[in-house]
Amino acid sequence: MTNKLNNFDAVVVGAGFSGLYMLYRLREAGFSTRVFEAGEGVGGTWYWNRYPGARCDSESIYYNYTFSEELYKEWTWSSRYPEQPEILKYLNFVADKFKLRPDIQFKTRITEAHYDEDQNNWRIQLDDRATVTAKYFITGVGCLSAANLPNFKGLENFKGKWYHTGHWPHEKVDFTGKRVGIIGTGSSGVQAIPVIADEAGELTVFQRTPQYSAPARNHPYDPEYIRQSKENFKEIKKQMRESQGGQPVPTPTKSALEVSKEEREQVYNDAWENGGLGIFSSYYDITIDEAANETAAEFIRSKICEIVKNPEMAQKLLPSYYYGTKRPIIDTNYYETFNRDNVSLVDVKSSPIVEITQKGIKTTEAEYELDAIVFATGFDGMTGPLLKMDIRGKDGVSLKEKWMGGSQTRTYLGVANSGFPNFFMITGPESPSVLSNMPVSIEQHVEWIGDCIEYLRENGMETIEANVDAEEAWSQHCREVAEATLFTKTDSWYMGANIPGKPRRFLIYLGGVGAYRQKCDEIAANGYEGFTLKFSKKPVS
Ligand code: NA7
Repeated sequence: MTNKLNNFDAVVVGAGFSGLYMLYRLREAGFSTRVFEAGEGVGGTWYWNRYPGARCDSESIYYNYTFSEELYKEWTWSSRYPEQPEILKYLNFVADKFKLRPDIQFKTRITEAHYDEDQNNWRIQLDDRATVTAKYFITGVGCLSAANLPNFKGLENFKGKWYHTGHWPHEKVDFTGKRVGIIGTGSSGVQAIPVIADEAGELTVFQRTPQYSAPARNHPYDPEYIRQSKENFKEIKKQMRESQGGQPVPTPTKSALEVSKEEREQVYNDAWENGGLGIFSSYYDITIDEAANETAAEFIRSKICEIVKNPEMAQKLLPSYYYGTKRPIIDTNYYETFNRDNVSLVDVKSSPIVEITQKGIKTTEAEYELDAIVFATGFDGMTGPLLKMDIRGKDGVSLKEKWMGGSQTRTYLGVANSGFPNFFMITGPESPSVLSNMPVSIEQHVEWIGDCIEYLRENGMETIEANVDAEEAWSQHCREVAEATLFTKTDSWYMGANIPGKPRRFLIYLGGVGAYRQKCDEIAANGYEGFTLKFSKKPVS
């Protein structure tokens, strides 16, 4: 094994769910591995997203690793939907339990990773100017880690304080009595708005697209429920891995259109009362068929009208895009917040923001004076975190060039790229990633990559590289699956439509995590079909 301080078997980017497990997996197999992490601590997404109300929308008992039964049984979640501080605590617990920190270099960004064909290694440039080399380069950068701060004119003139939800300060931000403006009503905005409204003197919400949200109905866990989940660990793990979305929920078999209106309303109502994403998974055709989709959309709109007392306000909050084709949201008192006297709503679709002034936000209709602005404006998803680094494969070709600035993003299985030997992406573009329960997809990739690297070692092989035709076929398959749904008909971050100038392309594999796992396993079992594997030039020692 190689490790002369700056030469590793593997370098991993990021110390979130992906990087921590990748480190553990490779170290267990005897590979020298170094993780580089920009933050001062572990956690990834959950290290950076500390905004008020930040919470996960997967249930706690499924939003964790399952590679270690011991770990699963040692950790106890407090409530149905885990809050950011608790998830961060969990990931710190994992890092301590498996003694991962000595192999993680914090406060260090990777700026470049270039493949050296002669040496068959990756030369990796760090922002402290040091260079390290590694045989394998693996990204665990997450899908939503490159913050999108819209390029509003005049932000530098604003006299108050401003924050992005994805880079929230570590210390408490005190909004007591302040005039706060928040731009954005995606998951982050919808979670933060009720909490900030509780504290702020006045809260002005700048909304471009109204959202569908359903109540989370978060609650503390019953100890008996936790006991049962631990007892049933093996079965839960199996179901998660074989499921469509990474959680052991039944796959819907009925169409929304084959049942009576009364039955459908009952199903939606039950899901609403139960809380969570139940409406989204009520019927199989909600994301496929316009009429089926409209039944769910109309149900949520009717709830908004019931909750929001001011009819004019309610009207502004009614979404019209296909339900579920932007990330469906779950909330705690989101629509209720618009009944508060200290909350107002500005529609920035009809009157767009023209500039940030010294005093606040100016739209085409008015200027709003503010003490603080919160940007809940999301991320350059999927490709953004990867393209922040200058990653270059064979012949010095960059990932950006290969993907033609995003118009031709294509990968093999969302894990590898032709022209980039020994480079792996955990939950990369064209894998199930964000349309699944992330820890399940992360574990699947980590295990697949770990097995692959072990296979190469066992067989004395030097390199693995995706073939162009296999990559093209996979990418095409991903697009065909997506085009059979309504997802591609909406301007969403899934489509890259939230980033001005970013080419539209749906970069998530919708075939389901169970089927995807099976496909990846088959490929491995067939000697890594669709990849070219090369033997070592040197004799194997
Ligand atoms: P999202 O879901 O991308 O939401 C960002 C919000 O910010 C959304 O309402 C956008 O409106 C709005 N936005 C973005 N740019 C602008 C500009 N220039 N002007 C006005 N409004 C703007 O990000 P989140 O952080 O909430 O959630 C990301 C994911 O994290 C989430 O889906 C979960 O998977 C976890 P738009 O809808 O584009 O009109």
